Amino acid sequence: MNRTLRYRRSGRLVSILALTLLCVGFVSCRAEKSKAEASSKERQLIVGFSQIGAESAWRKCNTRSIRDAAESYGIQLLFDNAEQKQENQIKAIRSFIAYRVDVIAFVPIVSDGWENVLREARDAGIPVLITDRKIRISEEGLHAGFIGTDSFEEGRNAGRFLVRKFLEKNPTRQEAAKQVRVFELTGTIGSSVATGRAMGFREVIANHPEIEIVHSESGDFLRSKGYEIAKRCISDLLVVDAIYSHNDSMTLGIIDALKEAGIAPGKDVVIITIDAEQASIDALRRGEVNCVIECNPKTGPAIMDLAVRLAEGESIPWIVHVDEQVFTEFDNDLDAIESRGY
Ligand code: GZL
Repeated sequence: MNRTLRYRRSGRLVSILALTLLCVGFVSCRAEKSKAEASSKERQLIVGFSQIGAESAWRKCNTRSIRDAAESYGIQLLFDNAEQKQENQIKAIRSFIAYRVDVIAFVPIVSDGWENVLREARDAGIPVLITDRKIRISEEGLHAGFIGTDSFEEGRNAGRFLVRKFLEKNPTRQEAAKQVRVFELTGTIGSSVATGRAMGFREVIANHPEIEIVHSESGDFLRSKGYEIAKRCISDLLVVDAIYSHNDSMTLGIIDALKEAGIAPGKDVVIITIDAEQASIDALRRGEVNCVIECNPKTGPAIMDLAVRLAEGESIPWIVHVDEQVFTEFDNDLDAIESRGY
C-alpha cells in the first residue's frame, strides 16, 4: 500500500473517530442537560413569604390571594404570619434563608430596619421581592423589586375628593366652603402606606388654605382603635367637616362611634376612606361614606409571576403599582361596582 493511500486511510480513521467522540459527547451533554432540566422541572419552586398579620379584611384577602396563586402556580409556599411584629418577620426571613428557598417575598410592616437581614439574603444568593408596603433603604442590591399599592396617589385622590366636595361646584354644594376642618386617622406609624397616604393628601390640600387638618392620630389600621379614638374625640367630631381615614377597618369603627353619638356619618360629617372592602362600598351606597379609594389586595398572581421570573434568573421591574379605582357619591352607577371579595 503506498504511503499516500495509508495516510488517506489513517486520516479517514481519525475523522471517523473524532466524529464518533463528538457524537458521544453531544449525546452525553444532552443527557446531562435533560437530567438537569428534568430535575429543575421536577423540583418545585419554593417561595418563603412573610405576611404582617390579619389586622383587616384587606390583609386577609391579600393572604388568600397569595396562597391561592402559589397553589395554582404549583409553588411550595412557606408562609409566616408575623402578628404585627417586625422581629417576627426578620426571624421568618432568616428561617427562609436557612431553608434555602428559591425566592423570599414579604410585606415590610414598617419602612426601616431591614438592611441586616436583606444583606444575609443577598449573601445567600436568594432574591427578595417586596410587596404591598415599601422599605426605606439606602444600600442598593438588597432587593429585586416591589409590587403593590401607590399610597401617595391614594392620598392625593383623598385630597382631590375633599377639594371637589367642599371647594368646587358639585351636586351637593353650590358655593365654596370658607373653612374645611379635617380629622385624620392614620395607619401604622412608620409604615410606607401611612406615610404615603398622609403625604399625598397634604400635597393636594397644600394648595387650599381653607382646608385644615385639626387632628391627626394613628389607629394602626384597626377597627377597635378607630372606634376608641372616635369615642374619645367625639366632641371634635361634632364640629369637623370631614374625616380622612387611612383604611376601611378604622372607618367602620369610627362609624359605630358616630352613630352611638347621634352623628349621621356621610351627612353630618363627610367620610373618606381607603381599601374598598365590601362593607365600605355598602356604606357608600347607603350614604354613610362619601368617597372610597381602592387599594387592591389581590396581588397573589402577579407576586408569583415575579417570583418565577426571579427564580429563573430574570430581572424584574423595580416598581409595579397595581391598578386602583376611586368610588364617590358623585358616581352614577354605585350598584354596578363588582362584588369586592373582601
Ligand atoms: C395597604 C395595606 C394596608 C391596608 C390596610 O397597602 O398595607 O394594610 O390599607 C392593611 O387595611 O392593614
